[in-house]
Amino acid sequence: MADHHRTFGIHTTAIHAGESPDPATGALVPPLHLATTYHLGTAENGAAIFAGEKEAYVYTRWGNPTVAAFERKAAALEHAEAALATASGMAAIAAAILTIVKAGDHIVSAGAIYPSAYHLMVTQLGALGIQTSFVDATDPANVERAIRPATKLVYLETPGNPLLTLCDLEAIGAIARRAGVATICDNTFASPVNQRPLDLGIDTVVHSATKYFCGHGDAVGGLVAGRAAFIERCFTEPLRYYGGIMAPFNAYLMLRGTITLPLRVERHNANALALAAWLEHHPAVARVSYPGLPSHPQHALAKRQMPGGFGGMVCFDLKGGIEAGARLMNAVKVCSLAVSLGDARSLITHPASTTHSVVTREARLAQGVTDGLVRLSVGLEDVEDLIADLDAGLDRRQ
Ligand code: LCS
Repeated sequence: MADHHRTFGIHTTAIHAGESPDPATGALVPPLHLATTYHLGTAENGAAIFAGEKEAYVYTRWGNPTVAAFERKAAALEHAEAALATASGMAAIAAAILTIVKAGDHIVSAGAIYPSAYHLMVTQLGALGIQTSFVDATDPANVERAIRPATKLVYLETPGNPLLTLCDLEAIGAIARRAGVATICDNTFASPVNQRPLDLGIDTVVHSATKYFCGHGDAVGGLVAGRAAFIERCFTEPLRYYGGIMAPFNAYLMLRGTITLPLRVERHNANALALAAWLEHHPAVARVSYPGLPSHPQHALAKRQMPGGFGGMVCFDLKGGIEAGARLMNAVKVCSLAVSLGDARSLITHPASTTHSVVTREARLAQGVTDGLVRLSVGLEDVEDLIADLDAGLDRRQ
């Protein structure tokens, strides 16, 4: 089953990889195993399991059949040898990083990453004696310059949250390999349907599976995918002891969602491209950021690196600033004013009046979050309805 991706297309892989009929009942759908503990049989059998002579499920924090099925499916989609499912995207990021770095080590990270990942590095890892240098990773030379003797990890996210800037994974992967430094890429925004960092020379991928893998906005989870030896270490070291495993019920929902991942992402891509192109010509809009538009400064890289499509996230800047953003948020009826992304429903945020209203204007602007910035997670609705919904909230008299 792990070899599915070598012979089958992505839709077949998403449906069949990691699954097989339940040996006990013949059930075609992987059963939801909620049991926290498993019968060890006899004392002798239990001893053999604990001595590592026999493989068996023992306790759900150490392994669960429903979670394992999701891990196999996710690994096949990412072209990874193995994957680990976690309680959230942040649990995946923390576990993957802590597998690599220890006190005294140094990380080079892209600056344009999900804010909680940034805070994890600055506050939590900083307190453990792990230093991080944040660089503009849109230019691989900046990553190369920041690598020091103590550097153990280059951390990337592409497209980056929220401004959709890209990192050249092939170029940065090669720089890190030459320096003997490990690489992690957060592939949440692209999903493996659009971009496979491991095929481009990145060592490990992390995901907030809460987003496109789940796809229906009803389960929080994360993934680490990469080489089998790394995944084993990630499990036996940080994950097992910090305990951020995925709950079986969430794995069941993730398995169900992942079956349609390629189908959904194709439509997210198509809807987002159409909306971005429409927004670019709207009189109320100053600027659109979408990797699939020729106006994106890294469009050539996007075409190379994202063969499946350019994703469902679109950012745009309103000429009318804060007031125009608030007006749009209050006018939309099909799009929901909500954080998160990758849902079937379109989700819209205006950071200046919502998520970023607590930071100073100067700090906000320094992060590229302008007064009129709108972030849209384009859903699976009819694109004509999305266009009409946004148009009703945008002032055409600009
Ligand atoms: N990585 C990326 C790129 C994300 O966007 C998020 C969450 C995470 C990791 C963390 O995943 P979680 O632990 O929440 O599963 N992004 C969010 C966002 O943009 N709005 O709300 C959450």
